[in-house]
Amino acid sequence: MEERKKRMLSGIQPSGDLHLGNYLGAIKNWAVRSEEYDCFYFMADMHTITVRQDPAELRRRSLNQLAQYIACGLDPEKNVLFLQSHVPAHAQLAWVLDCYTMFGELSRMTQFKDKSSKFHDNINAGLFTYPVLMAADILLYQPDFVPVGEDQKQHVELTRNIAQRFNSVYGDVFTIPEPLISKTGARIYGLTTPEAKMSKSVPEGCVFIMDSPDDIARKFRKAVTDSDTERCVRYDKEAKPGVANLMNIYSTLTGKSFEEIEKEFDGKGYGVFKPAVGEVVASCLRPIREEAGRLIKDKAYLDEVYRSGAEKASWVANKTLRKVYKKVGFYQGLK
Ligand code: ATP
Ligand code: LTN
Repeated sequence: MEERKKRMLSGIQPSGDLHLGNYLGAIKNWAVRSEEYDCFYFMADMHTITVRQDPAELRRRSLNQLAQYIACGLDPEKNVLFLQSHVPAHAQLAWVLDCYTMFGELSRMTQFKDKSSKFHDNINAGLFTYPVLMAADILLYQPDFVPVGEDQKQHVELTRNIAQRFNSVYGDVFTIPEPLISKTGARIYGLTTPEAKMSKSVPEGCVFIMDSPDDIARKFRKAVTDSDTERCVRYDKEAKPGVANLMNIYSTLTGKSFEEIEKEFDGKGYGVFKPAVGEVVASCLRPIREEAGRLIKDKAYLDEVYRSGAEKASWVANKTLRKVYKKVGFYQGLK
């Protein structure tokens, strides 16, 4: 194989607006890696239809999310940004891999168990084979690393098992990818539920990157701190998870250590601390929101990014697909 940079790939479902957790826990870190790695990031629109979607909304979000990715610093010149459904090889490889994945393996996936109990009137086959499509997403690009949240680790492990099984029959077809799980520092908790990760399903405690500075200020003013009488800014994740979360956000954005933050707010109380964190977040998100707002109006540009992303992605993906088709015995013509 030719000498190449290490490769990184990840996907996010265009199932909602991006929030501070997505930005600090994922996208911001992806953006700084684009010099060091060959990076592929895509919107997993095919995965979203495992649960019912409003078609117009899905189309809108698929474009908005691209604008937001770019505004967060994912430069389309340095990263291959594309929409999953624009590269048919994903669905094509998924079928082959379906035949190398066991029913028992898929039955053990916790996301399937969770989602099938949540959407019990629509336990469709796509929900069940979702991890196989994800394995295809990954293996097509032969990545070395797959940065994902903890909840996706099991799917990447399954991907490795499928790849190893395939390679053991046909030789070295797939690179075996490593999951890259973001560090604990990158875990942002909900402002109103500091025991659970920040999530779009709890919008009051979730700061969206498109929120106005006023909305951000309001959400931080209402952030849950703690009920003890001490009421001082001190890092104690067990006793004061809300304060710890705010300190973590503040520290990530300003680069200040927890000790420095404790000193800065010594004797000032939460009434000063919470708005200060809100202000730092608002000023970090302002240029992103403005840039995303500008980009979303330029549909021709976004279309072009998607078009060129799909072209670059297809080139890599089709190379793997051709190899797989050949290995399993699909006749590919005389030459
Ligand atoms: P939901 O909001 O419904 O829980 P989500 O925003 O977590 O969904 P995902 O597609 O699961 O959406 O996450 C996309 C990426 O953002 C993943 O890499 C995940 O690890 C990261 N991420 C999501 N929420 C957080 C968070 N609160 N803190 C840090 N990283 C997060
Ligand atoms: N299942 C992931 C999204 C996803 C993905 C991928 C992530 C789809 N395909 C390939 C990494 C690699 C999720 O729901 N967060």
